[in-house]
Amino acid sequence: MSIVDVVPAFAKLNLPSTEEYQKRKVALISELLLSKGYQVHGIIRRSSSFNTGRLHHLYEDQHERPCLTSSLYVQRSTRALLPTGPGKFKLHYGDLSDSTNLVYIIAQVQPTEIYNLGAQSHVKVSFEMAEYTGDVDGLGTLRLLDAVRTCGLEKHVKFYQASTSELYGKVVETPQSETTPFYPRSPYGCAKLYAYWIVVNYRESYGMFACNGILFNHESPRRGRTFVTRKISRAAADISLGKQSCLYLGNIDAQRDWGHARDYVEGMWRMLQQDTPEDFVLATGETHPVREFVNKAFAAVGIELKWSGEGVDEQAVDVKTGKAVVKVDPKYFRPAEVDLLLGNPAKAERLLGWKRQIDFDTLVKEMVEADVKAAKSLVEDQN
Ligand code: GDR
Repeated sequence: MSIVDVVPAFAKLNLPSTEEYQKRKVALISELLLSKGYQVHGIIRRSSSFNTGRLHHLYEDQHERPCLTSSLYVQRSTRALLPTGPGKFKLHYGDLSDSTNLVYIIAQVQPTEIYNLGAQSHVKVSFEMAEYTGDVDGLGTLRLLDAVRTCGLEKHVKFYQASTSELYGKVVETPQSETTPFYPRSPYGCAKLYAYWIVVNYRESYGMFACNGILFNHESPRRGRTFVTRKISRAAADISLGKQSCLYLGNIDAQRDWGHARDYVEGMWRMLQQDTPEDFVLATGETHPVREFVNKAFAAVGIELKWSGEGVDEQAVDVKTGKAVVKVDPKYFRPAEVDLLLGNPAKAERLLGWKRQIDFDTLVKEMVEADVKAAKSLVEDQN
């Protein structure tokens, strides 16, 4: 007996065969999917402040309206479908900590693909909000999987889980691949470890089409401002325009395998187009220290840096002015650090035909140029 038989609301769903169901192309989340002809549904958390800035362009594209004011949707009550007109993009209020709400949304949308990108995703913040991070990033994944089962859709839905290179944590081997043992180094990494295994378990237990994408760091001009790449690109822009005097960073020796988010969403989608569900690493196969990102970002705005000192006293001066523009502030150190990430994307290249297209230098340049443009238009607005 399935849950559909005992919960009257879901017995009414009257599902077609898996094949017919999948033809509908209804996915929870993403811009790439819109371009591929999907109807896309997003779940956003209710916030007292505006939190949909990074989705605005989708509304504009879909509705051919010059602007949709934020108040129109953030003030709507929980669960309300947002006024989207004829567009193919809809937002729903929801939260990975609210099982009833997830069941409600899934029953209503009947998605063919679910991309679980929801998380408290900041590693440093996870040390301060460990329980919350465990609840949303770990148990939240379980809630979403169970919501799919509650709706009787476990054989109909394809499920993507945003797993992460943070699972590798302490270096056991490099480059890191699908077979490298995990050793997470933060409450975030530990929560994502639970999520990784519950996805594997539901795949094996209930035959769900569920995949883990073990994605190494992926960046773009839309990256949140407190992640190191965006913090650096904004600072390089602001310092070059005289709007900021110094950038303070934590561990500048940390090394990351940084790729462009645009390449990675394509890989995520390809994982769900396979005949069998599997887990894949997406990475560039290159690693760079934070310091190198800083050097290249400042070079992109014409500032050459000279480094001196060691540890917390290390700093970089602008060669032209002699002023210190980058300093270390231990406040940004983490209680335990992931020193080196370097991924091996061979499996994704082989089975998905995926390969990153955008290289490190192009990524840094694109991020800095976007921030210079944004900073200049802000200055113009203020004048
Ligand atoms: P990360 O990204 O922790 O790798 O997780 P982040 O950009 O926060 O840090 C990268 C490295 O830079 C060092 N660092 C600093 N980091 C921040 N945020 N701020 C600083 O001032 C700073 N100075 C140095 C960090 O110590 C770290 O070593 C990201 C997130 O998107 C996760 O959700 C995702 O799972 C992984 O990438 C893959």
